[in-house]
Amino acid sequence: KSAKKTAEYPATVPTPPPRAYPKYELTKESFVKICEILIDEAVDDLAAYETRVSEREWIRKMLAYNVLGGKMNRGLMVVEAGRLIFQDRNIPITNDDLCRFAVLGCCIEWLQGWLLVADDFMDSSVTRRGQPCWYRVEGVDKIAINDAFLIEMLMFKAIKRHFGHLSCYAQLVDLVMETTLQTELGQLLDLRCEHVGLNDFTLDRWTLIVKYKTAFYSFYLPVAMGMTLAGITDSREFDAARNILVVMGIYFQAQDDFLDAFGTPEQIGKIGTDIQDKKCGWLFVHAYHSLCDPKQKAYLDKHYGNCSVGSREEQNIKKIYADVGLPKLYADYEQASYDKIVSLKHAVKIVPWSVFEAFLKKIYKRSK
Ligand code: GPP
Ligand code: MG
Ligand code: MG
Ligand code: MG
Repeated sequence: KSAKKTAEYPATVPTPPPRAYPKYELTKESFVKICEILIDEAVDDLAAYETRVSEREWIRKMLAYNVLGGKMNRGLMVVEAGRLIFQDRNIPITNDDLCRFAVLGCCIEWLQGWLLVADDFMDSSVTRRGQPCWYRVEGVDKIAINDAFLIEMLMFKAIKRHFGHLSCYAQLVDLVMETTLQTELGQLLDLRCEHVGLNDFTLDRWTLIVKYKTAFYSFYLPVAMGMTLAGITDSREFDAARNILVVMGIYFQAQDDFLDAFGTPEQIGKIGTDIQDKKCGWLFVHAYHSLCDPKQKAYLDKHYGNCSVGSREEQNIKKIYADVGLPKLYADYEQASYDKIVSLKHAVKIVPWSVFEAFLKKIYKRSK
């Protein structure tokens, strides 16, 4: 008979309580500080899983590499949403409230962190946030896949540690799971493009891809998390917010697609890969279906998805994009998207418009 006692179901490792929250200053530095505390807590908790020092060091390094160093727009928006909802109701917000919104914001940054680790592997990308993609770091390679899963589960542990005792806990977990499923379905549509004929790269297909792979997790999730923690329960308000934020997210991914070809690596921190990856991107869809002449179209047929990073063919395709007037079409699209979003202003009744305005301000005419 084994001397080692096995835990009875449900076997749980106790989740130690969070550390005391620091003073929160409404700055990115304060937000990053919270994120660093979450990394410390995550690594400390791992001792209960019989992890060795070297694995804990790997995880600390891996987390720092992949969840810090971004613009943190998504995470900061949770704090903004929470703060503005409180302000609108004339309820003074406490330091602990602010820190709790920031913890949720950090959780979105961790979600984004694992999505990017996985996305860069799938897109064969080279750099991210101005440094090599994680899977390309010496000694990482396929471990990046497991690391992506680890970041995801450590994020759920952070939610449990900080919100497990609250009545909104189940809703927060459900929100993250639902959003992750949506993102993965969008990623599937995106990745399947490799095996789809260019004629099927329509604007409808593009819209569906980006709504799912980007809009829900990048735009709806931050505001929905802020709303949930602020105690909003009216599902019509969530629907109204989602409608606006999905439009914003689609616009944001059009920017990402535009910058993939027209942004510099210094600006965007990454090297574009959409042309060699044969992505159903905003630029391609408009060029191929409405702007190219037959000769340009034939060039795309031959080389789109059939050339390497930095190749002459890739350069020529970018030149076609410029020649057919895509930068002008994009500028018009930016303006039209902005106007469309502002026109939806009256759809929300509980969440103040300033929340959406703050988000829009962070992304309108962005170049990084
Ligand atoms: C952005 O696409 C979409 C994601 C990062 C979602 C990934 C989803 C997974 C389930 C892994 P992108 O490839 O255009 O982003 P980037 O240009 O930053 O590589
Ligand atoms: Mg990518
Ligand atoms: Mg991708
Ligand atoms: Mg992209």
